[in-house]
Amino acid sequence: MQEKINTPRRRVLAAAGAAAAWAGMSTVARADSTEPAAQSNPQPVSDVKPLPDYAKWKDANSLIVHSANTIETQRGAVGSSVITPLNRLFIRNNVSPPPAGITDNPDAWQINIEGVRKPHTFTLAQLKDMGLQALPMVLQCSGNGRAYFPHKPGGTQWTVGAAGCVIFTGVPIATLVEALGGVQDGMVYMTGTGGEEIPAGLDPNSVRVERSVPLEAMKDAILAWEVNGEPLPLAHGGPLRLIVPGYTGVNNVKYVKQLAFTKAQSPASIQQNSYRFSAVGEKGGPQHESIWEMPPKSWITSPSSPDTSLKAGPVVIGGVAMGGMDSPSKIEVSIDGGKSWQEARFVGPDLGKYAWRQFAFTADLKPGRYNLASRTTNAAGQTQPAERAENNRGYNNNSWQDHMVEINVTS
Ligand SMILES: Nc1nc2c(c(=O)[nH]1)N[C@H]1C(S)=C(S)[C@@H](COP(=O)(O)O)O[C@H]1N2
Ligand SMILES: [Mo]
Repeated sequence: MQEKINTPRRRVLAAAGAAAAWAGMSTVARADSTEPAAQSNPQPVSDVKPLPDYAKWKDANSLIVHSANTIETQRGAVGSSVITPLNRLFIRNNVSPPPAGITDNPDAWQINIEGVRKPHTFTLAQLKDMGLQALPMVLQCSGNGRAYFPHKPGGTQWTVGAAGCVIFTGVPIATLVEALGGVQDGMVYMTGTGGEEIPAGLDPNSVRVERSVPLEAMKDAILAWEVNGEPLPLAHGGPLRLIVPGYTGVNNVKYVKQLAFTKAQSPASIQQNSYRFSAVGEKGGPQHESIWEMPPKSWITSPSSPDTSLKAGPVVIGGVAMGGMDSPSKIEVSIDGGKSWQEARFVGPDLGKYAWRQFAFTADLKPGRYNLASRTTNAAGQTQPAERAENNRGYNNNSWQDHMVEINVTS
């Protein structure tokens, strides 16, 4: 599925003049951005949802509000300076976030560390004196790109924007663990528990956001209280968040209140049944592979809807490329739907293997239709594939075909 750049509606907009088009952009872009589903049935303007209270400070014109707990960044809104501005960063909550009051006195937030030789409860103020690491990294929902799966998996119809590159700052977990005498023998997983209240009468395992990752993920993980230089806001897991770089969004537990080294994976349903790689039509369960490490992926961010002025001549094609567990080391662009590829160049700073890099490629385009694609390869030699890996819930879509942008160039 491709994003259509020159829809009839957008030509009308162009004709209405630049200022009017600019004023109308956000609604048009939102309607377009739910493609493919919305393509034949555009969302009426009155259906554009408002930002929820806990995210009111975000830039509505850069976002697509799917629901109060699922908000994505528009394809063209990540900017070109590597780091995604916080007011444009996507939000995903599996259950409603805790009350805003939990970030009023962040230093008083407590976290239990279990499964170490000397289990201990720390306040956030104490953690701040134990170590410091700034970690540039891609935060991406496991379901980013779900909208392109033809079997229409249930869940949020994310296109490209359930992802951003940000800098989290906190204490290395390895440092904490060392101070507590090391991990107890026989532990295999690192398990983080979210701070949401469990409503009375519900089975805690059915709602608790508790995720386990392999112990080896501890190596580069941190407990973070800051993002992009600001105290971690509630929307992104403040006061304290578990950050596991290279792993999909769900493994980065917000409002983290316990970190435990465990022999088994969490019994929570979000660990046992959700975020599993199962065949289309088959419910996920513990027998299926867990969604943990991210694969390499790139996508074009410019041109993208709602750019209307694509005139023949030189066009700069830009985008972002992430390598997953290793640096993105190569980026190619195709203007003919993947029949031929040319190497593009990375632009902007290299912030390490977990960050994404911005890329640019200048193409001299004659009038006509073009399918623009990008394809990255990481330092471990893994190349972004043409095809998505089909799976029931539509996780980990890194197909370059699915993420193409179709443009119409006029003379
Ligand atoms: N406690 C808690 N942590 C959570 C979630 C949640 O609902 N509760 N959602 C997860 C999911 S599915 C994603 S994609 C990321 C989203 O992070 P963001 O909202 O900061 O963008 O948080 C993860 N961590
Ligand atoms: Mo997610």
